[in-house]
Amino acid sequence: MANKRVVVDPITRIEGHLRIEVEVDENNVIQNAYSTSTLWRGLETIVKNRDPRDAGFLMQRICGVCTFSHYRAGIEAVEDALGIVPPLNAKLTRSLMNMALFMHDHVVHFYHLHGLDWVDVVSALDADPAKASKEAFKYAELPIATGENDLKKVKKRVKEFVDKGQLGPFANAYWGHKTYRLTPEQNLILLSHYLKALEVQRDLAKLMAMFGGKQPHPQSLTVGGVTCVMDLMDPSRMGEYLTLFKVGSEFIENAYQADVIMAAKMYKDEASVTEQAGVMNFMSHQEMQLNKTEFLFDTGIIENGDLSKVFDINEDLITEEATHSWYADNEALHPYNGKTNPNYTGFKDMDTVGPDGKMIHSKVIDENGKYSWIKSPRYDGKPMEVGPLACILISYAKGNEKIVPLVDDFLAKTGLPKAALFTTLGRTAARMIQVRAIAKHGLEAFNTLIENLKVDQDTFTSYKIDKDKEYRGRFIGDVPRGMLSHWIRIKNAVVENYQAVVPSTWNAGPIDSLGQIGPYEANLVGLKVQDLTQPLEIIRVIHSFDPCIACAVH
Ligand code: NFC
Repeated sequence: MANKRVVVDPITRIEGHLRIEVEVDENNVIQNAYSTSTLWRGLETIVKNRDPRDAGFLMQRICGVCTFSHYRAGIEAVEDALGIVPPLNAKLTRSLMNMALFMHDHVVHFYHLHGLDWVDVVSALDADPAKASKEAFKYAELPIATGENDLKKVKKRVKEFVDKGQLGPFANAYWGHKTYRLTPEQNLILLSHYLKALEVQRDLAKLMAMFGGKQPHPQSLTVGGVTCVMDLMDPSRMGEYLTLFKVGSEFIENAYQADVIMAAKMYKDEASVTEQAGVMNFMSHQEMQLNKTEFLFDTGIIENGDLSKVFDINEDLITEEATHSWYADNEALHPYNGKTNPNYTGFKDMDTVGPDGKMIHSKVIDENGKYSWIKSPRYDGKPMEVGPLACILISYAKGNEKIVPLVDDFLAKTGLPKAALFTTLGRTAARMIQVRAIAKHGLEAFNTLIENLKVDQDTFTSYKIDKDKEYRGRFIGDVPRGMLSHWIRIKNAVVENYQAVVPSTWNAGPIDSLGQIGPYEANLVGLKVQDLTQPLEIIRVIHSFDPCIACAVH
């Protein structure tokens, strides 16, 4: 029997426009998968011929989610090009802003974007709140928002929605799907945390605004340093950062961490989240400066899932190609020489599985030609997964003493082997481990900043741009979805070329000229879908990457 094509478009609860097409065999096992974005942005062309001092502001518009990431990357690429080293106070302030972004990002991802892939909201209506309240103590020392009365209120609130036939944000999901594994009481705990996380994410957005002036799109970075000098000198402002950081940390420990452990224990026999899959190559860059010399997370590359060796990154081996992307130039180019010239070639006709399971006439991507606005980044010609899983695996494999205990704690509490890290479940857990590490160790940056401000108030390094000189520089770091790099060339004091190689591009990019598929696609191949009209397994795998397609296409 011929394979059937299934189209999932749009993938919701993500940032941007992502479409997934898969071909399944007669047993509903995915044989081929295609990841595509259907909307082009064009920021790399907009920034050309502009004043490089504006690169941060222009690149910030790539994304409304990791708005700080591209802002900082645009600024630090210019600093690198001009040979500017910002003062320690500026570096630590940027680091503290980055921590706020990660905490906000991962809490929102687990509860509001990915959570309902694990939680059956309708099942929570059958829960016994008293039992659920006791259950919460199994996973957290000080459970949050899971007192019996809290849970009764949550149940009543959601029941009212359901009785009115208005599920609001919980509508149009696959409630009752066979692969949901939590008990009604566990579903109720997570539902309560979903609602609580709406408050916590507001506090974490404020945490970013403490030094950023506002969120999204903070405004306090400048080439050479930071401009939030008044905030750094204001004890009440600094105190508020500390208070909000602690609110976030407590939620991460007693809700997020606890819920991931609970979900991992219940899902550990569900093949769709525990089977090893993917490109098995991982890359991440050091991040979260804690003091003059130390960073919380490590740099490196793991190949073929082998944790016994971590390779250094050679920046010269990073390329992007467009063999299957809607751009004119196919060849693999280093980002300093990258090109972004759109060349849209459209869709083809084919029958696909319709909403009721019957075949319908459709337009689909042409997998033999160009089929996505996302390019294919490669390292030494190989696809790489980037993101929290890469960061945690690399820091773990390098024996990072702040990360090893947290990974071991996760494995001990869930009874999972190390191999389980290389799965959808492992990817979801890694995001939690990453912010747990920030919550536990991030304030070292805060304390270093306070101590340093007593003897040194510098926040800016002055510089000059020589019109007659040519410059090139780059930023490389890890942002919430993984390794991000920005590459700039400056000539006649304007931007001559600019390329952003973005985490979601690494993960969501299409097939390359050698026929190698990217991480989203590789994680779908081999996956069995129980019901083709309710492709929850596909959504769960894809959501575990926390796609940001605004970033991926830029
Ligand atoms: Ni948008 Fe991103 C940045 C991506 O580069 N992908 O994490 C960051 O968005 O969220």
